[in-house]
Amino acid sequence: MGIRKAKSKPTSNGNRPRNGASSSKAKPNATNLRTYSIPDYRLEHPNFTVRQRIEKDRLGHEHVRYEVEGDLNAPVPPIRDSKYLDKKQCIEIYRWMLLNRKMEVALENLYKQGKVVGGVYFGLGQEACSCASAYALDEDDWFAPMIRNQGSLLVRGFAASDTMMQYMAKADSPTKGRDGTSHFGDIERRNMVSPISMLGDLIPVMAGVALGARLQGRNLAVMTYIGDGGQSTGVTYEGINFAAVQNLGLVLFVESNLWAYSTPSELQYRCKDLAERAIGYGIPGVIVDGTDACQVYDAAHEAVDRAHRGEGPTLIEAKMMRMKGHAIHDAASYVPKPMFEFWKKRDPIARFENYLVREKKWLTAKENEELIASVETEIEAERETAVNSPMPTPESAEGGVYCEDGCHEIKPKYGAPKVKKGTSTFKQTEAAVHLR
Ligand SMILES: Cc1ncc(C[n+]2csc(CCOP(=O)(O)OP(=O)(O)O)c2C)c(N)n1
Ligand SMILES: [Mg+2]
Repeated sequence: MGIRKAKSKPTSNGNRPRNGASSSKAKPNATNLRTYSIPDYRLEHPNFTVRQRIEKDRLGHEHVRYEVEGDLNAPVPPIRDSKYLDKKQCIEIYRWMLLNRKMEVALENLYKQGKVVGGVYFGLGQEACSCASAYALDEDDWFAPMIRNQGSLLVRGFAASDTMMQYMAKADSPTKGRDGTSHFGDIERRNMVSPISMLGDLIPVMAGVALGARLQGRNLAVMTYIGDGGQSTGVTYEGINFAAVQNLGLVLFVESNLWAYSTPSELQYRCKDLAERAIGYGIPGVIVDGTDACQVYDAAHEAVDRAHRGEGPTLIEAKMMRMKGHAIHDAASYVPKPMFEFWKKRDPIARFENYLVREKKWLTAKENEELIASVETEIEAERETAVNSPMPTPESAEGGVYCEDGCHEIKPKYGAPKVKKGTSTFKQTEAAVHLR
């Protein structure tokens, strides 16, 4: 008598081979070598290393200094043509990137005018990663930005004045003056989970969002970001592993920007590329040039599609450079100057502009000037709105601190959770035995 195979549900985690496991039809490899591949879409592979030097000053005090060695004069690579984006979409992403950049310039000025409460964070050099990734999401998908993804917020429908008012702690800001940076979300309209400062914690939270949607019958993509420093945390491992075994549609961007505060990536991890970690989780990993909006979009689009098909998470390593200090208080004097010079030539906006105007000729010089002017006008209007918003009244401080009736009603968004009807007979599980 043949063994009856249990039917597996299409969305369950148990019906997929482990990463590298061959299907029953595949012939075993003669040498039993495992082979995995990490597609790398970059058109250049920067080749340099940062080394730490300890130097003593005249008084014998030790100081840490970083030096960079390698090929810092390599030619700037072209933008890779997108497999999916058309002319109109490329121009739209370019506009979001400009808006992202100009909003941050305005923020820096507001800070210098003493109008900002606390610090300001920048995503300079990372605009392609923030904007082109968020652009790949469908309206129903979810996202959770980190501090450098202010561009993702714009793409997902927040106004530049929302971020500006937030930094100025204004009454009309998303947190109504209760937070000075980015700790706000929108679970009603824009499907945004608020950033969590503890690095990595957003990953299991977003896996949970995907699980919740699946229980309600939907395979959604849930996108979030983690830095090359933040990926070292234990919760990053736990979150990705959970998403992997549960086949949840996590789209994780690892923002490999070479620094975590003042720690160079050489002192952060030992493997060559962080995308390799995907092999250990048993999920696809890809590498893109994070300064090339087309590469970022294509990888995000494919990962989002996988998520919608219920095929589980993807790890996308976006290689780029944090072009400012950690925040406005950090002059980044520890970064060797030649590194900045190398990456300045790879500015994501300047290169995309060159691609659209001179290579593709999708924008004339005049259209480009008009587009830039329209972004500047928009930012100026947003800045005016933000500056003119009042500060919160002292009496309002006591409101919105604790849950008031109905203010945080959490209800299924996509339908009633699909749960099986229980059987009348009680089945004693192993856990139940242990807990006795
Ligand atoms: C668990 C945890 N440890 C430390 C910190 C403090 N901290 C905030 S940002 C940061 C550096 C992050 O670097 P990276 O992840 O590379 O992101 P980047 O700033 O380069 O975008 C650190 C150490 C934190 N917020 N959470
Ligand atoms: Mg970093």
